[in-house]
Amino acid sequence: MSAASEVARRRTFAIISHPDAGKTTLTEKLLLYGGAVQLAGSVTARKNQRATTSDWMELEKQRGISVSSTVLQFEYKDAVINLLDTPGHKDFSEDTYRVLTAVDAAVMVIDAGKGIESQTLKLFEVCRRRGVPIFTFMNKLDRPARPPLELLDELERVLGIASCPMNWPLGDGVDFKGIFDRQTNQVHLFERTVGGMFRAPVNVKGIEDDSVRNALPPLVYARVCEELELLDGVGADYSLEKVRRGEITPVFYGSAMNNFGVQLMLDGFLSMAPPPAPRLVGDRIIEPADEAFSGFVFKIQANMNPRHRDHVAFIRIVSGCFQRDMTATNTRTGAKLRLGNSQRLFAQERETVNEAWAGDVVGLVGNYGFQIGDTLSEDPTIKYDEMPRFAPECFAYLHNENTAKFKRFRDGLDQLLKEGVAQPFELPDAAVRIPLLGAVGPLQFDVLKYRLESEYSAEVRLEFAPWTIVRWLKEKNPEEAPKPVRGQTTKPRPNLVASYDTTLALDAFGNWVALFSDKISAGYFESKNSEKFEISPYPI
Ligand SMILES: Nc1nc2c(ncn2[C@@H]2O[C@H](COP(=O)(O)OP(=O)(O)OP(=O)(O)O)[C@@H](O)[C@H]2O)c(=O)[nH]1
Ligand SMILES: [Mg+2]
Repeated sequence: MSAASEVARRRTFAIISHPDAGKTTLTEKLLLYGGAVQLAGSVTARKNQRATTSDWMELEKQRGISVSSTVLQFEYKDAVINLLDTPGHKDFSEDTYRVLTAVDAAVMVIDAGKGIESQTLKLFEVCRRRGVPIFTFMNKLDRPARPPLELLDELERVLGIASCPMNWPLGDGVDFKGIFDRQTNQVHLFERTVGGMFRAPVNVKGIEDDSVRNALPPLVYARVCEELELLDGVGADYSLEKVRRGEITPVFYGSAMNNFGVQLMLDGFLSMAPPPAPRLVGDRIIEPADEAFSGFVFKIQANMNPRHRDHVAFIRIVSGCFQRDMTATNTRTGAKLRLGNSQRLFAQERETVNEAWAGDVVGLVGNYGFQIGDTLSEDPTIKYDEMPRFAPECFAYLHNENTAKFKRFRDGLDQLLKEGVAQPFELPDAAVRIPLLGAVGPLQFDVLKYRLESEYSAEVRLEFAPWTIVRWLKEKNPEEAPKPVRGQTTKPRPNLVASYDTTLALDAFGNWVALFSDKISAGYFESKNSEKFEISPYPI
């Protein structure tokens, strides 16, 4: 197959939403329909049950929530699908935002009983800013749901995006019997299977068919017919271009748990989702079918398989063909690397990958010295700048509780920092060097502690610090910055106007930051220092 046709059959997307809307469940079911798993595991981390294919971390199993994103690749019909299941909890949003740099489309899952929730709104905005096309799956129709028209209206009102219902639910809660496909004007009547483990058997009929009429209570049937008529008059006009530009979201209804509407969604999605998009480097456009291989690291994770103690760097391929054992440059360091141990990931399972194309996500296993955001390329002039930056909102000291295990503590912490689980800071005056860490949300610290203990057998204690706001500082006129006096090994403090509640610290790159516990102090500080300093909530 030619490069162009390999690229054309790839679809790379993330599933996003507020916690608990059903992303992991939907992921599982897409795999089931994609033929990638025979039996869907139940997502609810019920004791003694096999875990889902995509939630693999021990902590996730215990809590039944996704802590980190998971990559799954499978083939379905002619398409090669790279699917990324993301965590919904806002404390893990760094991971989700990084994943969004690696995809060409997003499926937004909405709990039809609840409508749009806060985190969905935030993630939607990130996608919109990036121009990522968004598909909507209204989930949990097997439970009492809000009226389907009202849900559409909410998309328009709250998210400000026009919607186009591709199908329509027949009833909700116990009355949810099937889905009307507006493309073919046919009803798909479903049967439940035990625990939703197998594909739901389907019976395809016209809406006027007696079996459809008989399946639904008369009032529900009448309402559905009325809604369908109404829909033909309202709703945005469907246009593939508008979908691909992210101006319209195609909407699908269903129940991931019961496998209702999952296949309709998958087929609909594949017919509309865009193939891998070109990327910009400065003003240069890198096309997916360009000859030189290039890609970037969007996620690093160690110990995915605790028995192997491995490091995996996830690369989104942007252009060209990746071949195992090829040589490429890490364009941040200039190092030439032989990319030997490349794997295709399927949750915990791996398989060596010999060849991959733009759109694919490949895991490079081993110690290549990558940082998140690094570009790997055959053309050393390509350097992608895709990674978003984050301002921590909570801080904690991490104490090593067992001096005999200091090495494990340090190794583990270094690795987890590399993965971007938290950002390290240093207080210049501290007598004892206890790592000060910043994270977007406190659950990140729980993950850090848990992983240090379970993966590195370290013993740690967290001590929460009072700051909630960090500002990076940069002298507008570097000549005015104080110079180190002879013999001084520490970086001289900048000349700031600071009140008693300002704490100065250094980030991992030796840049000054100021820490505050409230907005008022931060505001005061900014007003006093903005003349001489650039002050930013993100690393400058
Ligand atoms: N009734 C019903 N429950 C569902 C459906 N889909 C998912 N659930 C349940 O909703 C809960 C959350 O599902 P998950 O798939 O873990 O949700 P998630 O969006 O991945 O959650 P996070 O990753 O933690 O953000 C689980 O108990 C699921 O069994 C559905 O279609 N119907
Ligand atoms: Mg999940």
